[in-house]
Parts: sequence; C-alpha cells; structure tokens
Amino acid sequence: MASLCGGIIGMPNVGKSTLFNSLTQGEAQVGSFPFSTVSPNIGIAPVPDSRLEFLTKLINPEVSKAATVQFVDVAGLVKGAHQGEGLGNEFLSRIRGVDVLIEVVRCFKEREIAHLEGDIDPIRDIQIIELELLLSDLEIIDRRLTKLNKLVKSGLTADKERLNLLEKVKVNLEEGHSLRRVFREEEKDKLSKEELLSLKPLLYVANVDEDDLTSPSPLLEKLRRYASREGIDLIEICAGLEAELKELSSEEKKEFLKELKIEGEIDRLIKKVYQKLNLITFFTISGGKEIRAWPVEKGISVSQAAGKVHSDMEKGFIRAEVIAVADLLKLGSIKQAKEEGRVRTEGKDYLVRDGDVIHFKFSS
Ligand SMILES: Nc1nc2c(ncn2[C@@H]2O[C@H](COP(=O)(O)OP(=O)(O)OP(=O)(O)O)[C@@H](O)[C@H]2O)c(=O)[nH]1
Ligand SMILES: [Mg+2]
Repeated sequence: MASLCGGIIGMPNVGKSTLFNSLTQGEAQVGSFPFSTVSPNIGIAPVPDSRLEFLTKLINPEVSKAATVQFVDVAGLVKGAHQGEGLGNEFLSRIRGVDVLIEVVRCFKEREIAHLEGDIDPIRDIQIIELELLLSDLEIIDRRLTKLNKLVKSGLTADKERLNLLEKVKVNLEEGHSLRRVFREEEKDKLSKEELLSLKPLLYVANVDEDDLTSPSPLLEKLRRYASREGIDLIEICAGLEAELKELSSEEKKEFLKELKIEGEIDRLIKKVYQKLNLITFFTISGGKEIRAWPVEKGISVSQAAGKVHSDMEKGFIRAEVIAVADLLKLGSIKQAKEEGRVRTEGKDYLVRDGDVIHFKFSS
C-alpha cells in the first residue's frame, strides 16, 4: 500500500515550503517570490506518540520507530488555475492523488514578501482556492458525465447509480454548495474513487506572525470564526519561527517554544492529519530489540495488519497475542500482563484497536 499523503496547498508565497521543511526536516527551496516551488517536494514526518515514548522507556530497545505520514508540497495556486493559469494544471493534477488537503493561509504581514492579490486577506484567499478546486472538479465531472451518458444510451453500461450521483455532484458544484455538507457518508464513500478535490478532507493552517500566537490579531480572529462556521479545523503556526529554530535539537526546540508558551503546534498538525487520514496505531515489539508503531486504517483486521509488517505473516497467520498499551504500561511487563490475564489471543478477524501491542504467530 502506498503510504497515505497530506498535500500542502495554498496561494503562492504563503509559506507552504517553509511549513513542509518543518514537518519533514526537509530542504525544499524557500523564496520570497511567488512560484519558488515548481516540482513537488515529497517527504515524511514521524507521528508524535507519547505511548511509543513510554514503551521505549519501558523496554529500552535498540531501535524505536514511529509511524510516519507523507507530505507533498506543491506549487502555489492562483485565480484561473483550473484553466492553466500560473502552474495551475500541474498543481491540480498533483493534488488529486493526495488523501488530505492542508491549506496554508497567509496571515503574517511582512511587507517585503509579496502577496499576489496585493493585501493580506485570509478569507478571500480561501475563497479563491475553493473556487478553483470546485471549477476543476466541475470540468472533470462534465467529461465523465458525457462519457457515461453515451455508454448508458448505447446500453453498454447500466451504471445508473454512478450517473445519478455524478449528476448530483454537478448540480451542487454549479450552485457552489459545499460537497462535504451535501453528501451523506455513504455517498462520500462511493464518490471517493472519483478523487474530487472539493470532497477531500481539509484543514486550514494559518501561517501567523509570532505575536498572533499569544495575542491574536483581528484578522486571525475573523479567520477563526470563518473556519468554525464552515466546520473546518484550523491550526495556527508561525512557520517562519519554526524554520528559525531548525538548527536546535528537538529537545532544545521544545524547551524554547515552551518558554514562549507556543509549544507543539507542528506536532498537533501532524496528529490532526493522522486523524483526518482515519489512521490508528498498533505496536510491535521484536525480541526486545525493536519497537515499532504501525499506521493502519480504522477497521482493519489483525491478519491484514500482519500483512503490513510482512506479507508472509498475513499468508501464514495463525493467531495474535494482543495487549492494550495502557495495560502494559500499567503492569510494567509482558510477563506480568500474562500473569494477570491481560494478554488476549485473537483470531484473524479480530479488528485492531488503537494502541494494541500485537505479537503475531504465523507459519512460514
Ligand atoms: N515573516 C514571515 N515570513 C515567512 C513565514 N513563513 C514563510 N515566510 C517567508 O515567506 C516567503 C515564502 O515562503 P515559501 O515557504 O517559499 O512559500 P510557498 O508558499 O512555498 O511559496 P511558493 O512555492 O512560491 O508558492 C519566504 O521568504 C519565507 O521565508 C512566517 O511565518 N513569517
Ligand atoms: Mg513553495
């Protein structure tokens, strides 16, 4: 399975690559001019998890590996992108394959750094992007509907359900309604393979001035109200400050941000993306030498989970020994947990729960 991916989008020069670098310890080019990113930057970020930290302390393994999320940073989006303005088509094709959209919205004021629209207005920027995503979807839906209608007429396909669904999408896009609100979960599931940009899970990242972090500007307050009305999560980060702290070790950085009372925003963002990707975590402990956190989609069976570790483990799956990480931490050792009957034996259809520590038994 290709790893699930968050796409960082937004207008040019709003700090997308700066944020990408903070998330992934990356080296993407950052420039004070629009369109400094042309080819996408791809990187991964470890998912912060206090349970993994506790387990690592408890077991003291040689290696401890966090779950990761992939991020892609693409070119800025401008008005008319769906017709190829700016680097529009490149941008749109790149994000069609991502699983979550992380929209960076510029709130920092720095005059030296141009904003394509002239002034700083986060809500206007959000609306420009929303319209471009919608128009791009509309073009795609129109093409698909033309094809599908021909097939239905010629009796070659009876996929009336898809036809009806796409027609409903078209009407709503034309009327500018939010597809996220209009469709029920069940319909959204059916539509997921259409890869519509305006239906992808979305969250806003306000790239704010340092002062905003402790006393929000009226501009930021307005954005907060807007996001809350729209029901979209908003995370506030000063990407510029995070970038300045790059030289510090992660401990030093934590300490510094704690003093400023603005700790952990990047971590919060990664966790939020993980949640939006519908991922949960299980842990494996190999011979006391390696502890690993594995990201899996909610609802996965334990035999499928074994396949994430190794395909042989899924093929030869016999059973799994499972303990909740909370129990293990409370009881202090697997031996103790066994004695107290907290280690369960589960068959292949058991659904993995967030925080399970799993030992797979398989025949090779
Ligand atoms: N003052 C301030 N400047 C920032 C902040 N974040 C980014 N910048 C600056 O804004 C400029 C643009 O940053 P990038 O990260 O290249 O922006 P981008 O959105 O990737 O731009 P494109 O790739 O051109 O679309 C750079 O000069 C950054 O140093 C911030 O929080 N505060
Ligand atoms: Mg960039």
